[in-house]
Amino acid sequence: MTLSPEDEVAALTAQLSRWSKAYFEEDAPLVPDADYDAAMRRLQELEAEHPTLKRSTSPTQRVGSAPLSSFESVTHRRPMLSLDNAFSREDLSDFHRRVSERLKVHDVAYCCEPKLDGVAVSIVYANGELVLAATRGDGSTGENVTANIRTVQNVPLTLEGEDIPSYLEVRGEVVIPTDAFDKMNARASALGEKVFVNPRNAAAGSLRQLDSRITAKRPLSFTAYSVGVVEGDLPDCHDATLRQLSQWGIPVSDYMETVTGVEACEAYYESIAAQREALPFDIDGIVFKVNSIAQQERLGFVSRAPRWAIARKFPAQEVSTCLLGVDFQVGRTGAITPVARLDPVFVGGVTVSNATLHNSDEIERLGVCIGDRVVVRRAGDVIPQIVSVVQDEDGLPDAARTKIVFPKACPECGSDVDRQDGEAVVRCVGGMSCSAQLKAVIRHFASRKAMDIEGLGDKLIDQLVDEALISTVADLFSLDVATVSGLDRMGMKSSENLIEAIDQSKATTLPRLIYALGIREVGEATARALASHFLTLEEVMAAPVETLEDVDDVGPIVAKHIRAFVLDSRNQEVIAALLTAGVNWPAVSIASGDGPLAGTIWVVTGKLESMGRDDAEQRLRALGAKTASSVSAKTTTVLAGPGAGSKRKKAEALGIEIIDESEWLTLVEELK
Ligand code: D41
Repeated sequence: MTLSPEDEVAALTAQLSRWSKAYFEEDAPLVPDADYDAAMRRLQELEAEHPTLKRSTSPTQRVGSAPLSSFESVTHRRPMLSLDNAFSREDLSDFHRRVSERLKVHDVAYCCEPKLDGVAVSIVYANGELVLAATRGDGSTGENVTANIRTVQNVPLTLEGEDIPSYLEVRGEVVIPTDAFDKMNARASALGEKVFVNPRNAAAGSLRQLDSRITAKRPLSFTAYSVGVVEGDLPDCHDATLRQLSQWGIPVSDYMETVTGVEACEAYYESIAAQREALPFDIDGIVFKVNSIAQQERLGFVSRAPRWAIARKFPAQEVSTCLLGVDFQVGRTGAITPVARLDPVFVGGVTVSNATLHNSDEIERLGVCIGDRVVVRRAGDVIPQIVSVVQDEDGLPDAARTKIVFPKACPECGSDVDRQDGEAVVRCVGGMSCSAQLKAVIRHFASRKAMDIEGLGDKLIDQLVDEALISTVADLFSLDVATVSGLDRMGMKSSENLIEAIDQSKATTLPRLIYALGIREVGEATARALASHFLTLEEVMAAPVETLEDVDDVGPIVAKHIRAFVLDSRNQEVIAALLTAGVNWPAVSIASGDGPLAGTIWVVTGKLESMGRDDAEQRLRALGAKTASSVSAKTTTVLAGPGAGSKRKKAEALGIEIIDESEWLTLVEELK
């Protein structure tokens, strides 16, 4: 269906008005930002192509929101500008080219800052006293939120230090750190109160409270990013200005960095992008600003955005798309997981066409049906998730929505399915007679952190199981080159390599083997704990539930799963067959508590040069240290490589020793 330009403009206008009202006035967005931005860009495009269709009331003419009547409005003495966006490397180099051409300067210095995803505000200090605070609003007029800003813990009410200007307007962003947001939402949900969609909306909603006592209870935090009207002296560079603000007690970004040229800007972008998930607050891009104020003045601004700054956006982590259908996948433990089939979308930097729906409780919670428009989130390396159903007026009529029905039998093997009391998960009872479960068990057994059999990929496992060449993990060790080379896409050389890899995997370690067995709830850490507690496989297999519970991290449920696993005669046969096939490991000698680093707890973070983080942790444990994935007051030392983000910061805040890779390597060498 193609609309005429008139109709499309009308439809986009109505949609954008509805969306922006929900976003700005109710702090409860109807659609992901990426959808909003896309609709806005489309409208701008249409208006550019057909100037007669452009109305002065168009949503494209209004950036931000008009102040709400309940707050007094404040006209900014100097408008708060907006930022142009760059969505690609090319957009950024175009920006740099425009800047350097206008300035006739080759090497331009840029100050780089993460772009905080919060609410822009202006705070005015008269003779060092906070006298006024206002939201950015539409850039010209905002809301007077002085009483609320006064409750923000890190905003100084009085400035301290030398040469404080008689009038100083500071501009910056109010956010809620992600940790605090999660806690706040968890509490709200426990009390049956409204939960916020994301930290940004929570920050906006908190600043919008007419009762500042409510705002005071919200974990708001301010970071300055520029100044407005100033009567007094400030440095002649952006970075030095922010450092000066910091001296007076005003919080600025810890991540700010000044670099020369566009290549260095791109490198900064990549390095912060890599840390994005670990940062203590949400960011949606990087802001690059020409550092010299004199150069900024020469560049000036067009309409409402400065020519000397640009925001390079990260790929959206949330977008909406259509739920086309649901498949049911059977996992290693028989768990049947609904997997959403989606109209492919670009999210978090990749194209996604599947997302997990977890289980039937989750489907119920979301209220999702096939045919719905859903919000898909992909952050970092995590599996794409469906976070909500888009509730918008143009949703589907109920007749076009199909309810998601769980299968009554295993979709792979036809066995019965079973849902245990109190569990959200439905399982196939077929065990290893279910080919889907068997394939998943073998994939896990062969995986890198388990037996690490190189070259045994999913396709090959599928064939081995489908052709009934193996029915247990132990059968892998009876395969030979002649059998394997008969399979699809397996030449002589790759068959030989595979058999060699299988053979080599026999020499393993006890923790790897325990992990490889795929006992429910026994991950790598538990497998390690079991190995160092019992020292031998026989002891693990002989341990009654109570003894298992003595092991660190093993609770009653995990103990029950381990016991059930070792008592199952089929598992006993597989283990015996593995031993007969020659699977072996060195005796476990270092019980935890021995070794030169006994009693210390380490966290490894950032990128290491000489080895992966896993290997570094393994070396630490071999020396008797414990390793943990997050920094706490109990952490003794943090080994931090380049790119270490929030963990390093937390360690600094807690005064925990931080060492770099070369110091560490020296230490390890000395301890040997
Ligand atoms: O972190 C931010 N959200 C941020 C926003 C930042 N670090 N710098 C910014 N700089 C500007 C200019 C260049 C206009 C002084 C901004 C914004 N503006 C901004 N925030 C909202 C609209 C514009």
